[in-house]
Amino acid sequence: MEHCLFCRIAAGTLPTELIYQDEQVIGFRDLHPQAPVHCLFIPRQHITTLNDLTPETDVIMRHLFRGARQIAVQEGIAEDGYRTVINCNVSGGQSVYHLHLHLLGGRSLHWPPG
Ligand code: DGP
Repeated sequence: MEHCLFCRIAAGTLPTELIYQDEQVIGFRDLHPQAPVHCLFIPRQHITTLNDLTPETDVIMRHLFRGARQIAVQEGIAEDGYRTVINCNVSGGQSVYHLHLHLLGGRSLHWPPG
């Protein structure tokens, strides 16, 4: 997956400051933040979209949310609240085809998201 942007970040060939890492997942700040706190959590393993989940990827999903929760606490947004988002495919607004969980917070977020 040498052409996958997030695989390159996971492999360390595209230098990015990591804010979270465990054996399954890494986290870093979004390049185009949509909120004062906007972080991304990605599996180290390439998974293209949410449609590609299998029973074997359940452990990865747990780690994605665990990472987001930990960073929400560290960033001081857990009490006020925050949003986690996974965009899937074109209509879902996915632009990078390596599964990722957005963590957004630090301001009041609108609903519906548009
Ligand atoms: P999505 O639209 O759900 O596929 O979100 C992709 C996000 O990835 C988008 O918010 C911008 C972010 N992004 C794209 N390229 C880079 C990059 O090279 N570094 C970082 N940190 N974020 C990126």
